[in-house]
Amino acid sequence: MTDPRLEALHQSLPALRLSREPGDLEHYGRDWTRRWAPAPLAVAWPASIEEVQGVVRWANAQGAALVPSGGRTGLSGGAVAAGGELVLSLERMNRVLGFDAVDRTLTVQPGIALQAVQEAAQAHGLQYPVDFGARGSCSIGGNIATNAGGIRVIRYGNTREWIAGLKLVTGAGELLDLNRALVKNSSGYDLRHLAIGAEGTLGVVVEATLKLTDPAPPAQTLLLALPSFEVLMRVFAEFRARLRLQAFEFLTDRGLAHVVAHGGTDPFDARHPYYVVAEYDAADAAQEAAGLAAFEACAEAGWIVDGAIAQSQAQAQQLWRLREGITEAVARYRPYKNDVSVRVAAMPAFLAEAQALLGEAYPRFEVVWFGHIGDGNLHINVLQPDDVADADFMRQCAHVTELLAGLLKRHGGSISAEHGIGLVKKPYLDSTRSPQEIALMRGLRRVFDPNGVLNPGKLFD
Ligand code: 2HG
Ligand code: ZN
Repeated sequence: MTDPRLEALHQSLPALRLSREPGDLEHYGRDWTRRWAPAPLAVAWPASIEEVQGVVRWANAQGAALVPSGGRTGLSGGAVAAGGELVLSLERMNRVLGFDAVDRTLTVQPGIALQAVQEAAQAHGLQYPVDFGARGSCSIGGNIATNAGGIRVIRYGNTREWIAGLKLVTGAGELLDLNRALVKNSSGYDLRHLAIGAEGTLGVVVEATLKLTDPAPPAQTLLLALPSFEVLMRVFAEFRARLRLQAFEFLTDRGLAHVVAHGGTDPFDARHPYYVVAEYDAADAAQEAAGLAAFEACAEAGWIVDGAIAQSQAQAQQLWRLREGITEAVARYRPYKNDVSVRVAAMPAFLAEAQALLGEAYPRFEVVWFGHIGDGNLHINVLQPDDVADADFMRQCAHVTELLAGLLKRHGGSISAEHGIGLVKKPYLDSTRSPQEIALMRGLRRVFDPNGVLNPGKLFD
């Protein structure tokens, strides 16, 4: 430790685990965006709330910047440390602290993986229903920081719905115990909800009490092949009217081709423009029959061109892989990602305009579309061709994102549905939020973090 600031940190918190190993700086300085060269000052692994507070107070005293860090599976650069920040990894604070059977809550430390939370809930005969592909690596603290969504939002909502209480260390180093798992609490501003989705700019989540619910009923998983997006929306309306959906996700032929090239299994003989992975309650014979009837009605109308029904858990997982495997399958192309949303009803019009815009703007680039139909959330991955240099690719993508932001503004949509603003979408925040809103957000940040030590440069400058 030659840096005097780190010497001071070591002096004030001698038990704090710290590293300046190049391998650690590289690993903890980046997230899944892979666009910024990691350059943190050091990495710290606090083991307690007191140590987190100590680090935050140190940052205030030394004028140092902190990047709170979970599983770093984020796709917006929210956990990137590329400018000499101290990475505050919550990895060691990864335990379940308690379960309350009456309240049906699970209290956890922030570094616990989403999947470990799901398993802990299951062990008590209950369910933590937020779910998405990165479940094994992402942390609950990061889920809270981005108000993570995923594949079950259509049924269960975003992370926000499941946070009964939060302990937060503010940018000034104060510990707040927010809402304390109360079901009813009409006592003024709910600061818990300000911290959710704040991308670590208001405070560091150091503990969370999560709501649990009844396990989801047994489900039937289907893969549907569809001729157009308009038809896909009709099938969605029909399925939603007849069944209790647990998921309704879409991908295009391109997405499917990448997953298949990456080891996925296509159950169909021919390729189709659009695919849906749908899951609905099938707890008894009546619900199973309703599912088949919905399928048959859509097939008779000529809307569903082909379909596969999972006959086992293993087959359901194979079908899910076609949707959940896209991010990993295209990762080698270092895609430029857009994660946008519009009202569900506005999707067909928005998609048609966006596809025309992207087709014109990127005649040379492959664009992979997929997403969460029930949430109006589209993922647009623009793949970087091997022969196009980084800077050129990013310049072109930034230009197109500006056009897309304009389109979203006209449709009343959002430039980030569930991944967060981070560094990637910072220039476009004003397409989604008004100047008055942004001014209030800046003001709130100053109240929670007067010296701006928490994740500076993320969300806004
Ligand atoms: C998903 O829905 C994730 O699979 C990742 O939000 C989306 O890789 C992406 O663009
Ligand atoms: Zn998603």
